[in-house]
Amino acid sequence: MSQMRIITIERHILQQQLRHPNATGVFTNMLYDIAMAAKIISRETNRAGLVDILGAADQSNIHGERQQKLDVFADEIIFKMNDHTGRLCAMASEEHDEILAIPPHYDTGKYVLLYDPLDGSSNIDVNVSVGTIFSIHRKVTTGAQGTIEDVIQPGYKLVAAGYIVYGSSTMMVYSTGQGVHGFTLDNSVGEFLLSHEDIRIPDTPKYYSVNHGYEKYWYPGVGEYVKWLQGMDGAAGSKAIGHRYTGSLVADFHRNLLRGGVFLYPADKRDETSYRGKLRLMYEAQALAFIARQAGGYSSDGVGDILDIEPHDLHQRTPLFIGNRDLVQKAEQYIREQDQEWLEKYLPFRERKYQPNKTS
Ligand code: P6P
Repeated sequence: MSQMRIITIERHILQQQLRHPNATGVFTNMLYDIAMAAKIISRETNRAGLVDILGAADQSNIHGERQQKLDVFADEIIFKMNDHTGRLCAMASEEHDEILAIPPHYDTGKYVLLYDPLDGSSNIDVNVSVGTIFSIHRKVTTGAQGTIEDVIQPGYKLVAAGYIVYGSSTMMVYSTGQGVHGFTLDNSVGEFLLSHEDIRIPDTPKYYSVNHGYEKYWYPGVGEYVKWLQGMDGAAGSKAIGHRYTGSLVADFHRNLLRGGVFLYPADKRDETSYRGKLRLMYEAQALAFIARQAGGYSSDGVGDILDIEPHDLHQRTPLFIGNRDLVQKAEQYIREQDQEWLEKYLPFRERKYQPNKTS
């Protein structure tokens, strides 16, 4: 009889709960709900080429990006899967300008769910992997309904985070602070089965990921850092670390998590706000930073740990360097030594304090 253990994500979450000193079923059930939403999104993503769900929806999100219909579908599925459970006091989505209240006829709970329903959606039509990113904060205010203060908390207060990558297979990767675990969706039984237990980022990096198309806009320290990466010896036997970039954060992060390396989306001089970076702190960077740290890696905005940034806006952008700790810290060193011009612009933005009813 083979030693193979078939562990569903439900069973794994329950086992994790038993080890969590004060976890309750609420927390465990929330992860089930996210896994269920992921199965539905996966089905639609895989069918996208077959049904009239492609093409841009006639809406755009707060960032002015035209929403793909699948984006809108994923956003609705995640909200509807979680709005009535009595586990959440509020939600926040990349696709909505304001935080999402729990409908008044439902009970509220003590957690907040933040999510990017379908990151990399511009890749949907060309069949490149896309992903869902989620993170969970604990409620900090006293009222029944959650408020913005419950949502814009620093990453070191997260209780769980994860992502789903819809690629050659659909994988859900999550952590509740007890290591990082990956599950692959077996469509024949509709279950996420444990396939990557206790993921640790490999010590020897294999790839670096950056969009070289913007190289002419990089600050000098970032440019020197990338040259340093290109000069590195690669994993055993290879003469260099490879460059891989799909334009889909979840897919790029996932590959580097499993193979070792660094993903960077640095600030640049492209326009008057790109000194802040492009990716979102609250529902992209924080979640992946939580995962990276749990897997032995590290993430930074170029100044310091992503998880230590005190947010001041729900849709706050951030530069992102994430992967092997030594590679990310090397980026901080290059920036500290060579990018004073950027630091003088960015630090006042980074240190802003949350002000009610003020948009950044
Ligand atoms: P660029 C996708 O739109 C996204 O938000 C991330 O998934 C991805 O890493 C990044 O933007 C790609 O941006 O400017 O390189 O096309």
